[in-house]
Amino acid sequence: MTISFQIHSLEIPLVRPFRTSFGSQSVRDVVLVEAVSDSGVSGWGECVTMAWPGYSAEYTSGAIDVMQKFLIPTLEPLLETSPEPDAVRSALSVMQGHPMAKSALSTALLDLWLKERETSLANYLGAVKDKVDCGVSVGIPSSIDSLLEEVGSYVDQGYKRIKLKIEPGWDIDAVRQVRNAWPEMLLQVDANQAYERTDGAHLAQLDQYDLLLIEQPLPEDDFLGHAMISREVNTPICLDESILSVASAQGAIEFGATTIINIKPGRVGGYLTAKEIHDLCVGQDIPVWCGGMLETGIGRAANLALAALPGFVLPGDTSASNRYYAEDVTQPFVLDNGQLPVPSKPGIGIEPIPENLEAMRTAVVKA
Ligand code: OSB
Ligand code: MG
Repeated sequence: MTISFQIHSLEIPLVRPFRTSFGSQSVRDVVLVEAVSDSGVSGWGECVTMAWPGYSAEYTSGAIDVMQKFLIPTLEPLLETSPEPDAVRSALSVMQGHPMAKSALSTALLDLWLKERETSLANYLGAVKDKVDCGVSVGIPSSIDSLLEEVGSYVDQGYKRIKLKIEPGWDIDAVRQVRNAWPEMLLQVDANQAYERTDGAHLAQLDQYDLLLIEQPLPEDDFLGHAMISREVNTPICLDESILSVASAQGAIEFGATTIINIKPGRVGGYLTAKEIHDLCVGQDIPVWCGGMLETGIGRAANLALAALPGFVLPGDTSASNRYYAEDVTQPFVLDNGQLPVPSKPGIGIEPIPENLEAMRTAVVKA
């Protein structure tokens, strides 16, 4: 075998705790997958799982386990030379679920494959921009005062869109206060599945605040519930957790469960499927935007390439490195006029800084 993997586990403190309806994190447990060729070139992919299964069923130690026990052995016959991206995806498809673990492995291999071809991920995917507009996701804070302070600092930094995390008890009033303070700001909310089918009338109170969208009010598997909420609420419903594949995107659109889609490569198993969902949405006039999972520079670089595709017409959760980390594992991405640059070097276009990787690393295993 000419390609082998190293799985790096890192712990990086967040600049402030990030609380959502599914829990709070103040440190991110990052897994970086490195695909090493025997000519000494490395490809990198980030596994976007969180430490516990709060956002979706995957979680970090489970992702490492499934990579080591099942996914890497499944790929082994392909690793004599750098495998074609499509071959990687179809090999992995014999194992059910675990899209984040699959995405990390396939992105590491894709980065390597693209480096060999001296092509950037942005080019390969069909990017049409060299900078993308950035939004920022604001966690649930301890008070309205700290919410206004945090949003104010992001507005001052130039972010083009604010997303507020909401849950029952932290929704209508928080949105009202932010809207009053910034009447023109592009504003949206994300519930991370915290509501119920019967909450349509309650959520319709948000209609008066001119939001771009309400993200994922109901559980992941509830297409019918989202279609019901869509009929009661004028603000567009946007699905995140529910969109796991091209088929689920198609179904959700057809069913009236969503009119805007958040695309996260980790959630759908990688960048090939992310692009296919994008293409489907372009064909159906469904706006898309690039979600985030508090990525380091490794995941962020690849997300910026995706966000440069033509259907990404809304600012994404592609914030600057300093929104998350005092120090990133890569060179930081720095906001410029509310935008980040799309990496143009071969592959994902960035690598860990060796000293940072070592300082942040808690474990590394060869697999
Ligand atoms: O639902 O979009 C989400 C972070 C972790 C898990 C889920 C979500 C988020 C965010 C932050 O909203 C996005 C980011 O800034 O990376
Ligand atoms: Mg979301």
